[in-house]
Amino acid sequence: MNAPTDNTDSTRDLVIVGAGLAGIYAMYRALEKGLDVVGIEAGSSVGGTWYWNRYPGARCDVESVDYSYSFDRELEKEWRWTERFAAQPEIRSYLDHVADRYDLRRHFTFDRRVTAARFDELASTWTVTLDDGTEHRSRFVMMATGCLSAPIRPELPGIDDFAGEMLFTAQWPEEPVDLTGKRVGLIGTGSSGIQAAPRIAEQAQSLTVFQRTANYTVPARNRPLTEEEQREVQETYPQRREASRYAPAGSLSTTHPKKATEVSAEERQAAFEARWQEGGVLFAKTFPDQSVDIVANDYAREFAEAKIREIVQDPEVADDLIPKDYPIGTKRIVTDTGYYEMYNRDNVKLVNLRKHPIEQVTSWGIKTDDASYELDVLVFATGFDALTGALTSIDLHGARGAVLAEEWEHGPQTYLGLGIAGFPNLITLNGPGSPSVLANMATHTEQQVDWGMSLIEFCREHGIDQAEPREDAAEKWTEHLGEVAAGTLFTKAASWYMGANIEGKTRTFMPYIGGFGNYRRKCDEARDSGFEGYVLS
Ligand code: N01
Repeated sequence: MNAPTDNTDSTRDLVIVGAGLAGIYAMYRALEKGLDVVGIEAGSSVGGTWYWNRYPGARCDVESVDYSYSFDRELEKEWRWTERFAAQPEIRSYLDHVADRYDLRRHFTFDRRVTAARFDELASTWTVTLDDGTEHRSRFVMMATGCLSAPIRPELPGIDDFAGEMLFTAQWPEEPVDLTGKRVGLIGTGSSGIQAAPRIAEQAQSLTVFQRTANYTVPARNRPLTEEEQREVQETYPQRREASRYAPAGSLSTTHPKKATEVSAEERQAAFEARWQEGGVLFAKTFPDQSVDIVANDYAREFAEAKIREIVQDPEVADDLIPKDYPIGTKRIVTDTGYYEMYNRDNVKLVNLRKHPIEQVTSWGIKTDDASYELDVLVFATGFDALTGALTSIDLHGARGAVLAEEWEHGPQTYLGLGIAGFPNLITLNGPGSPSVLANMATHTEQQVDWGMSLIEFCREHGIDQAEPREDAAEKWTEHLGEVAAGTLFTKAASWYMGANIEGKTRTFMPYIGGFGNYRRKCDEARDSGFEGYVLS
């Protein structure tokens, strides 16, 4: 059931945009605090990322027991994760369960997209406009719009001529897609493409992977959780959660006690091997200096390259699969199930677009500069306008004529990632300027929502109509963000963290890379100071 629409003179306390991980929790907290709130969601149900990304093989790369809410011990006790890394259907069921358990759905309007929001400085209210023309007025707006929620459709010459089926990993159909007997082409080898490819190859007659940039990927080594593991997690959950709240990436992780550059070649090899066998993204954090020292990084890179050459039987294919132009881990490292092994199948072919670029998409398939590929289905796993895209695609007008898309033309500027100068009473959850995509999104989301709610409460308690980040505080935070990033190797990759996957987008490292625990402390201080980074009026 959809929440009632407005177009009335009434002013609510809060509009929440999005019903993903962040929107669901924001709604829970808002109702708990007795706010008059409505949520708007473009999808037909809750779930956000896990609603839209239903492609085969979609799976989280954070351990399932950590990728879940911690706000209610009862919820924690009653939910059982079946696998080490949960697949999309299980995470979606979990989020459905949370929405139903706390009766949150009826407060959301589904199948509606927010197209615009405008702040009225005299009335201190936002007017939020939906794609059907409905308007909602509210004191505050929380943007729970996601970091990777504005998918890209690449502008390939002739793309509209393709007569077969086109599928997008970020908008995969609800109904099962049968690829049996089909000749499938896949464009994009980021996390989505690398997760989907082996599952597609198992079903399709043939799979041709069109790779522009090779990516590093580590085996996930997913497996069912044992009864004993389940019991242990349940017994230690409170401590585990507390440690995660101040952990560098929002869930438990350790690195080798010494730097990669301080240990013997044997010790280094053993440490990398142990992480490779353990599986998962923590390979990128085997040694503490791996993401800041190119020598340490090279050791990890060489280890990964040797693994690729060991697994992939054709040396030329192995060579094409080895990234050439960025340090390992500085683009989001992927976790896969059988990706490199897949290239040993007879029905899979890798096309290196760096050597042979796409010239044309035709009605029957793809023409590169040296070959033609006949295809029945084209799958696009071509990424997102990350971190800023979902926000700038809304026509957001703040105070004193500020328009968000213009303000961020030269890169996003935020205060703690949670607020934007020029946009009073607007709270951006998991936005650029916060650790967001570098942290466990479940832990991160709870911190963001709780902080945002404390700002709303503070304003209510102190009779404050408008809370707007100070220009100098936002400048200082953005400067700090850049300084921290510059101390790492991350700025050396043309990644979506840097905005480099979108032509014309300003290149700047958008998330905060100083660690989630440190970030949380800074947010706590800002809150405990009475929000001194804000102009309160
Ligand atoms: O997107 P991406 P994604 N012609 O941007 C290629 C999270 N995630 O959806 O690098 C040819 O990484 C592009 O090539 P290039 C995770 O944080 C997590 O895969 O631009 N190719 C690239 O190979 C992840 O990092 C999980 O040269 C084109 C690919 O498309 C983030 O989401 C699962 C092209 C896009 O890769 C994004 O991952 C899935 C063109 N015109 C996603 N345009 C897990 O939890 C683009 N490409 C495991």
